Amino acid sequence: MRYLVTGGAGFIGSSTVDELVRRGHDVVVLDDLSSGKIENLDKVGAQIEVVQHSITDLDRLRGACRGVDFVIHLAARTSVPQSMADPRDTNRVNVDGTLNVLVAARDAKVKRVVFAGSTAVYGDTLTLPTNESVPPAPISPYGASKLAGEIYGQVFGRSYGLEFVSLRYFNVFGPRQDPGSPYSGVLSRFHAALLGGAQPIVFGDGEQSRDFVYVGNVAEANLLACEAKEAAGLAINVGTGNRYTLNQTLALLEKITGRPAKAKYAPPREGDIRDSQADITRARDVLGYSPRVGFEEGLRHTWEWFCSSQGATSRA
Ligand code: UD2
Repeated sequence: MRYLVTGGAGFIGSSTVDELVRRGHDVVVLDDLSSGKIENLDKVGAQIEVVQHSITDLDRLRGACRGVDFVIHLAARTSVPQSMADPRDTNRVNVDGTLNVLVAARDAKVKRVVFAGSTAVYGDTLTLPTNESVPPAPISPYGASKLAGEIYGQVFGRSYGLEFVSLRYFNVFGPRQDPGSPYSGVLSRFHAALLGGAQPIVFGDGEQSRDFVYVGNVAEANLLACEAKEAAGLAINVGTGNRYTLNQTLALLEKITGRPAKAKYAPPREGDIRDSQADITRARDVLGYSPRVGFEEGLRHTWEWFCSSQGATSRA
């Protein structure tokens, strides 16, 4: 089978590409390298095609879609604060860009598009664990853009018969997550701090919790979503069904790394949600997904990666 992975040089994209190559598929990556890095594809570079363009360029997308069976569409602006500062830029990439992907996939007669949705569509819901029937109520332009992408995809299913699945990722962590900005995923920040001998910073009291899902599990969900018959048209949570507080996580990291992980507490971040936890019943039932790499094991892999790639972490 031939797969197009948009955003394939990114953190989640490159893990997905690794898994596709491991299974012997043909892979085309389309990535403008605005946040992805070509080094993320070093291991598989010789076995894949890379097109360095943005999803905002419909003509290039059409070219990249030729002969493709499945599109895994991960290219996006991923930062919530960035979307607050410049909502039009987030819309241009996440909404207009997604519409381009759908048009190109429809015209190339692609079998199915799998889309990187987000827990951000739920906003600050009080229903925990959160299942997919909780009404979306995003609280950021980023969340709105992910919901718009999802709705467009479902409309392309109903209007043109293009199969579409939205995977609502929870807090993804693992190797290749870039700790380089204050808004990078918290676990990449914690790892980089411990490696550099710095104190991890916790915004708030550290009792906020997240459903942290290892990137390898997410890559597997992406592949399952291409094939699972009943998934077409659905939004599906991809998390673990568990949640850990930041304080619990630091205690685990101290045990795993053998380094002191005493936090420096700072005022809470504006707009932070308190708790997040996925109900993954639908992913289990429809995709046959289960988060095979557990939290501690995922943290171990992540720590090993940070230790072996000091260069990436020195920018943190
Ligand atoms: C996640 C997603 C975001 C969006 C959102 C929807 C990531 C990186 N972000 O945001 O894209 O889907 O969920 O709700 O997955 N924190 C610290 N110290 C740090 C960095 C963060 O204490 O150095 C805290 C932060 O204030 C928050 C928690 O850690 O309470 C998680 O922060 P995050 O930026 O990793 O992810 P989140 O849940 O805000």
